[in-house]
Amino acid sequence: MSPIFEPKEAFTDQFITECQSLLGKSFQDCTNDEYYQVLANMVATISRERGIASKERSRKLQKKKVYYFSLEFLIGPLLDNYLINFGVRDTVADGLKDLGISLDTVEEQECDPGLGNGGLGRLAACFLDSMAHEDIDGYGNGMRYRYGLFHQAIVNGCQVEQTDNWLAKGFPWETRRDSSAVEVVFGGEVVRHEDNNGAYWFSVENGERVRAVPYDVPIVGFGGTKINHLRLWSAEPVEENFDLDAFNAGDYAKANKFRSDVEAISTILYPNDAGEHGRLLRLKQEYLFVSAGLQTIIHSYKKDYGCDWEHFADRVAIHTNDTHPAMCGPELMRLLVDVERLDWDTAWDITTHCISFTNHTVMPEALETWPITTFRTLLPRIYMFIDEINRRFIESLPKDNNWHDIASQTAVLWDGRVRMANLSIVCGHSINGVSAIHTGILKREVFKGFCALTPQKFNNKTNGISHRRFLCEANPALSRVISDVIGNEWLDDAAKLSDLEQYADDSSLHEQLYAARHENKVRLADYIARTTGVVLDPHSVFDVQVKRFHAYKRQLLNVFKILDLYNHILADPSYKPLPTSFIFSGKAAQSYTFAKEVIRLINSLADVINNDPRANEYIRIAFVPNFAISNAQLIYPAADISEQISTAGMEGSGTSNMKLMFNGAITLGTYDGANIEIADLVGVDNIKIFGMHVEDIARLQSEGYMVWDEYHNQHERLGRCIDQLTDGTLARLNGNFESVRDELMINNDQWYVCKDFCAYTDAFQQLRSSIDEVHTWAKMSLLNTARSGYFSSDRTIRDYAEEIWNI
Ligand code: Z57
Repeated sequence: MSPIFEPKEAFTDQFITECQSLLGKSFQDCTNDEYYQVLANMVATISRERGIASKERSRKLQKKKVYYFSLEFLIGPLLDNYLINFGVRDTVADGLKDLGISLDTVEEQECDPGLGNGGLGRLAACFLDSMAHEDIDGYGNGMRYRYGLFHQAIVNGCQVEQTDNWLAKGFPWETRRDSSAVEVVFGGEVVRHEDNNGAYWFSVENGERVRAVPYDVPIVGFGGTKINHLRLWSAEPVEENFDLDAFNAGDYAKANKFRSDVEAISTILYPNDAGEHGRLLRLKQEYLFVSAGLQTIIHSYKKDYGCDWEHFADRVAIHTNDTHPAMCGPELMRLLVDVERLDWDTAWDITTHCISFTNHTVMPEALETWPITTFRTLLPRIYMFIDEINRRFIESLPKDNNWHDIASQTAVLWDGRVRMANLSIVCGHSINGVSAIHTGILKREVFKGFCALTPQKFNNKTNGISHRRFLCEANPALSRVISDVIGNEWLDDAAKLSDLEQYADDSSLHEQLYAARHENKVRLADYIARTTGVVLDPHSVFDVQVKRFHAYKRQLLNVFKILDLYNHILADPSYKPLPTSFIFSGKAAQSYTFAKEVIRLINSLADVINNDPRANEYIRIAFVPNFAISNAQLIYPAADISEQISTAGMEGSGTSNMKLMFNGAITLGTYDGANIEIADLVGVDNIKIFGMHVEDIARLQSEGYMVWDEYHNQHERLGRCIDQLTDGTLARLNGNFESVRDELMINNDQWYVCKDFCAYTDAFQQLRSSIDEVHTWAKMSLLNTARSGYFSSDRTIRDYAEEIWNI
C-alpha cells in the first residue's frame, strides 16, 4: 500500500492545491475553519479509497461479519483519531507548521457529534475502534440524529439545554448512500394469503412507508489498512406528498406535514441515560434502525452467498447494545419467514444463533417495556411474531412446581406489556453484563429465572475503553514520557504498558510524570478559566468527578465532602489542608429534577467557596459546562483523584474510572462496577476503596435503614451539611435546596449518601495525604497506568469475538 502524505512536501503541496479546488481560494486567504474542511476532506478521501481494498480483502477471506446495533454512538471529534490511526499525525502537524498553520487550532474547529448520552454510547464508539484494530469485519448500525445530545449551558447555576446543531457546517466524514436506501413500514393491517396448495403467508397492507437512507462513516483501524464503517440511518418521506392546495392557501405547516412527521423519527436523540423513554417516537426509532439494518444485512449476505441460509449464522453475528434493538429477533424472523419464505424452525434456529445481547444496568426504570396496545398498533406484524415467540417459549418451560414463578419472571408478554429484555434473551444465544459484579447480580437477581433455565447463555465481558483515544490522543505529554521509556508498542498492544512496572521507583521518571501532569493541569486550568472564569491553581490536587448526573452516582456525596471541608476550614483557622481543586462535569436529563438541582447545588457551593478568602486558598470548585468527548479529553489527563463513588451494586461498570486510570489518576471509589477489578489489578496500595459493599446494603435493607439515625449520630458534621441545604448558606443562586434535603430526609436517602459519608471523608483525607509526597504519588500513578492495559477495549473485543461472536 502506498504511503500517505509522504514526503511532507507532497502533503503541503496537495493541501495548497485542495484549498484552491475545494474552496476556490488561495490557502493564505483561508480561515482555520476552512483549513479544517480541506484537511478533513483529504483524510476522508483516503479513508474511502482505502476502504475499497479493505472490503475486497474481507470478501476474499470470507470473514464473519459482526453488526453492532446501537441507538447511540458517541464518536466525538474524528480528525485526530484518523491521523493517529493512519500514522500521519506528526507529518501533518509538521507540514501545516511549515505553512504557518497550527494543527491544534485546526482541530479545534471540528464539531463534536453527540450521538449518545454517556457510557453506553461511548462504549459503542470504542468498540468500533477496537474491532477495526482487531481486524474484525465489524460494522456499527445506528441513527443519524439531526440534533445530538443537547448543549449544556450554565445560567445562574442552573443547567439550560440548547439545541446541538452538529450538522450545521456539514459533516465531512459521512457518505450518503441513496442506492442503499430501504423502506420501513409502520402501522397497516396484516393480511393472510394462501396459494392453491394450502400454503399461506402474511403481508402488511396500507402501512405508512418511510424511506431509511444510510450515511456511512469510515472507521479506520490503527495502522490504517483495516477500514470498517458506521452506518447511520436517516428517515425521509418515501415520496414527495407536498400539499400544493394547502400551500396556496397559505398553510405551510400543513403543506409540509408529510415531511415533518416522517423526519421526526431521526430528529432527536432521547436525552436520558439509563432511564425511562416510553414515547411512541422512541419505538419508531428502534424499529426503523433495526429493520433498515437487518434488510441491509440480508441484502449483502445474498450478494455474497446467495440463499445459503444454512451457513448464515456462521457468517453473521448481530449484537444488540442494551434492549433498544430488541426487535432484531422478531424482525429477523419476519424477514426470513415472510420475505425469504423459510419455515419457522429454520428461521428461529438462524435468529437465535446470530443474536447476542448486552445489558448495561440493573436499574428497574431502565428495563424497557411497552404497552401491548401501543405496540400492536404501530407494528402489527412484529407483534404477531413476538406473540408466537412468547407462546413457544412458555410452552417449552419445564412443567414443574416452579412453572408459574419462572414463567412470570421470563415471559416476554406479561401484564399487558412487551418486556424488551426478556425478548432479547429469548431471541439470542448470549447475554452479558459489563463487569464481574454486575454479571453476578444479573445471574443471581435480575434474570434469575433465565439463569436457572439457560445458565450457558450468561457471561461477563468487562468493559474497556480505547486507550488510543483516551491516552495517546488525549494525553500527548504522558504518552511521550511512556514511549521514551518503553517504546510505542503499547499503542498496538495496551498490555505492553506493564513494561513500565520495572521503572516504578525511578525517581527521574517520577519527575517527568510530575511535569507531564503539571502541563496537563495548566492546559485544563486555561480551558476552565476561559469557559467559566474560575481560576484554578495547577499546583493544587485535582479531584475529578465527570460523568452523567444521576442520584446513584452520588455527586451529592462529593458535595457533602467539600462542604464539610469548608466548614472545617472556617471553624479552625489553624487547619491548612493541601490545596485541592474539585472539578465536576456532566449533564442531567432535562426531566430529571433532582439531578438538575444537584448541578445547581455544585454551582452554588462553588460560588460560595471560590469567593470566600478564608477558604479559597485551600479549596476551589469548578463546574465545567457541556461535558462532551472534546473537553473530556482535556479533563482526564489532568486528574490526580478519580471519583467513582456510586452506591455499591448500582453502576454496571463505569468507564470513566478506566479512562482516568490509564491517565494515572488514583481511584477513590466504592466497591462497585469495574472499580472492583481495578482494585484487584492495582492492589490496595494504589487505590482507595471505601464504604458499604453490596452485601452490607442488603443487610441494612433487611434490618431497616433510618436516615435520621445518621443525621443524629453524625450531627456535628453530616447533620450540619444537611441543615445547610436549607439555612441560606448556599442560597446565593436561585434559593435553597429543599428538594435535595427532602430526597435525603423524607425519602430516606435511597442511595445511602449519609451512611457512607464518614467512610468517604476519611478515605479522601487518607488518599490526599498519601499523594502529598511527589515520589509516593508518582509511583502510585505510574502503577495505575502500568496496570491499566487490561481495560483497553481491544481486550474486551477479543473476548466478545472469541466467546460470543465465535470468530
Ligand atoms: C448507559 O450509559 C449505561 C447503562 C444503561 O442502561 C443506559 Br440506557 C445507558 C451505562 C452504565 O450506567 C455504566 O455503568 C456502564 O459503564 C456503561 O453503560 C457502559 O456499559
